[in-house]
Amino acid sequence: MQQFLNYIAGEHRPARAGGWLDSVNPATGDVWAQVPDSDVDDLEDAVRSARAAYDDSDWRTVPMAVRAARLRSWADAVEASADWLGEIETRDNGRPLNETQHTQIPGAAMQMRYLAGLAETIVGDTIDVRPSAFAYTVWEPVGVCALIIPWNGPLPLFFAKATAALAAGNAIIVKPAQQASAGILAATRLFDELDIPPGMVQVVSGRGSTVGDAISSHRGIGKISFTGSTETGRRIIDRAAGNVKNLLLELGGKSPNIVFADADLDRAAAGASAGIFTPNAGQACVAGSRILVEESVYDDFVERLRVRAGGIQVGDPLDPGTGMGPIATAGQFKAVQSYVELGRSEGASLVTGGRVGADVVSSTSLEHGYFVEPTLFATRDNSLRVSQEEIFGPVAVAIPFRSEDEAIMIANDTPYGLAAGLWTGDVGRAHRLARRLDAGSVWVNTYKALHWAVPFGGHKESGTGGTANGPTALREWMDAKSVVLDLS
Ligand code: TAP
Repeated sequence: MQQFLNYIAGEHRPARAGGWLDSVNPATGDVWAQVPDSDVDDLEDAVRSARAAYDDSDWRTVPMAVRAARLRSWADAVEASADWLGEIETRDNGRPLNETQHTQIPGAAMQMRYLAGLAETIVGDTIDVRPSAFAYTVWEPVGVCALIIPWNGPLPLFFAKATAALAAGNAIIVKPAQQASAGILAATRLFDELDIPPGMVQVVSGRGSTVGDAISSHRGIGKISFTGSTETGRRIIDRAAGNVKNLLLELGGKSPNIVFADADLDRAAAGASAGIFTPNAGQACVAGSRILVEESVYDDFVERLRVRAGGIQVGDPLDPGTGMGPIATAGQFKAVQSYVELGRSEGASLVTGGRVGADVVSSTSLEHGYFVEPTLFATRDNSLRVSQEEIFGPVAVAIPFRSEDEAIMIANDTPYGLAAGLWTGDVGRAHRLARRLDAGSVWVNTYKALHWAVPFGGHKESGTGGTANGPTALREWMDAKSVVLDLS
């Protein structure tokens, strides 16, 4: 049994009280590793260490070019570790190896280099208030920041957010999700060889209800970047009120993928299928879980989706041929199954899928794995719970519409506003509707087209506090200070 350790003050260590949490391989249902079950004492150590590193190390005082170079070295080390880190991540949260090793980690390394470069572009403004005054702004790090990370994409989120926070000059404390901490804890080994002062990064694994809650209310932490469910985001807002923390919340979604009759329907079907099913079994905040289709091509398009969904190879995420892996956790597996039942009982008609576990995979070694078939419901009703609630699994609803207005009305009829897809051959319609969609990202004739140079953030209940990515990404980790000098 592998055990992964916390990383505090430059040391790899177990929880002070010695507790461990089991980590289950979702493809087999076996406990494959243990991670520290930390408590508030471990968090106190981490906050103390982060504060000391922020105040006393050279991180904030070295030239920007040096800070950027150190972060680029980290990016190089991450890239060189893609094989072993990707395998740990795949065992831990079930994302196919092809994705963790060949897409997520190399992509994260590129993003880290971009963010490191931004450290050299931090500039303030001069403001012409009046001839007898000189006013300018400087951007300063917040200080000690916390990153709370979900289980669906731990490593890329950690690498991107930690790099941005460090590039801005902060010291950080990271709390991964208890079900998928192994990859991040293992990645801290890279710091042993890097020129990043001990204490600038701590990783404390543990329960959300213990470590997460303590982070939210801790007065020694100035900012939290939280990625996770809207429900937990609300709780963090409440608990963070004490010292009026700066919060960046990246939350859930129920994103519409809208297909017009004038689109290239083959491409749209491939995009809609990849938007919800592959490779991560719908466990993406931006999953296109509501597929809205113009009525005149609805039956045709639903049939194309049925065929595509049926052709996805569900199975062992370590197998390079696998198209879609398991659900990452036992709790989420149960939740997805209950939504499949709910869809049926609410009256949506099951187009394809719905089977789970051993009924989906042929290998006996996987019979206790958390597998769910790509599942599609057809319904006209956007008010069903399966049409409204984030399922976070490979389950989509296909809903017909008759006009642009009706498409927009259905698309925006959700508390969320994270992302939206538009498939059309009409460029005027594409621009017109992109402006009318309540979403932080709109993708036209493509989907999940995330890029580190393009800002990303949620509208409505999908997020608040700013945007990640893009040329101003570091500003999320900094406070502006204004200085005004009277020259008279
Ligand atoms: P959550 O249950 O909200 O958990 C996310 C993180 O918050 C985990 O580290 C969790 O720790 C921690 N947490 C739980 N309770 C907490 C508390 N009371 N105080 C502070 N932290 C607490 O979400 P999840 O189920 O892991 O992830 C799925 C959700 O994340 C979906 O809604 C998805 O849309 C969203 N998501 C959003 C994005 C963006 S960019 N918008 C990206 C990825 C995922 P434990 O698990 O250890 O309890």
